[in-house]
Amino acid sequence: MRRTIHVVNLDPAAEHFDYPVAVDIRELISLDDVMEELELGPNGGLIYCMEHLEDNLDDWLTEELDNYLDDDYLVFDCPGQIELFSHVPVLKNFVEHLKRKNFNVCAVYLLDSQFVTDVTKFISGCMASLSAMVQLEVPHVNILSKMDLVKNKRDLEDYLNPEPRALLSELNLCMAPQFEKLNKALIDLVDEYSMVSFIPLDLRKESSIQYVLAQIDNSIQYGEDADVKDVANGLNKMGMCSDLAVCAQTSPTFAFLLYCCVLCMLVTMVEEHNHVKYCLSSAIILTILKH
Ligand SMILES: Nc1nc2c(ncn2[C@@H]2O[C@H](COP(=O)(O)OP(=O)(O)OP(=O)(O)O)[C@@H](O)[C@H]2O)c(=O)[nH]1
Ligand SMILES: [Mg+2]
Repeated sequence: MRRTIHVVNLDPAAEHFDYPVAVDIRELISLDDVMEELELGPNGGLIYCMEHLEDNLDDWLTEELDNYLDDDYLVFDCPGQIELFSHVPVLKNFVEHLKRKNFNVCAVYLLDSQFVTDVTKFISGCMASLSAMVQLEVPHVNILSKMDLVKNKRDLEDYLNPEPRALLSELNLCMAPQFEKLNKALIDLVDEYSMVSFIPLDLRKESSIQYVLAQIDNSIQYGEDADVKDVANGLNKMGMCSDLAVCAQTSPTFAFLLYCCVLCMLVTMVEEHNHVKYCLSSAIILTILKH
């Protein structure tokens, strides 16, 4: 995919990785030790570990993250337990911490396609995703994962971009009549939050991975800074500013047209790229002044 990513493991219960892990919560705290010393079960132990992470955001995490540069792309692999996105504010505070450190953050919610065997499971997956979306308050991308394991793709097609009314009738069909009002409320909620949109991810297909990546990049504006920097670097490399000055000195009409063109370019650039705006504006203004 022509990019360097760094994976941060935030799951204290994870054991095997088929890829290099750059930062690992297990270096901070061990789930086994917590369960043994505090006599907690796996879920209680997990919550304890995550709260310990929260207490150490400023020390441990900041120190680890300081090694990365502006354009670095980090993937934080979170534990799958839904309690972390519904009951406790740990991950919300974690995201807030990243935002304070000027990271562009988005949440990528993976719904296992193996789990979606009927409409009730699909709606429950939507609810879990909605709970993460409401809690984290960052751009959110929904993915239907493990599509390579799905034998009959047609069974899932109905859930990739479903029509809310069709979902409601299916839900009513498989539940007792007293749930109709609740079903309607659930479907309205899911529809209102535009939750009924899952992107299929099939790891065997590069196009599928690329599509998912493009959606994520878009939501965090990844690459936009790089594109703008490329333009600025390109202009510098080509000696564009000095060429402009030379051309503008030979023809005032050319200088004026160029000025208009660049002005058009500048207004299309988003606010974050003010530095480039100023750089180009200064170059053009200097050119005009020089002329
Ligand atoms: N075939 C296939 N296997 C996958 C895919 N994604 C993950 N797996 C495998 O599925 C197993 C379970 O992994 P996950 O679904 O990521 O779940 P987990 O990380 O164990 O658990 P949580 O993070 O707590 O949800 C592992 O053996 C993965 O290698 C996929 O897209 N296709
Ligand atoms: Mg996992």
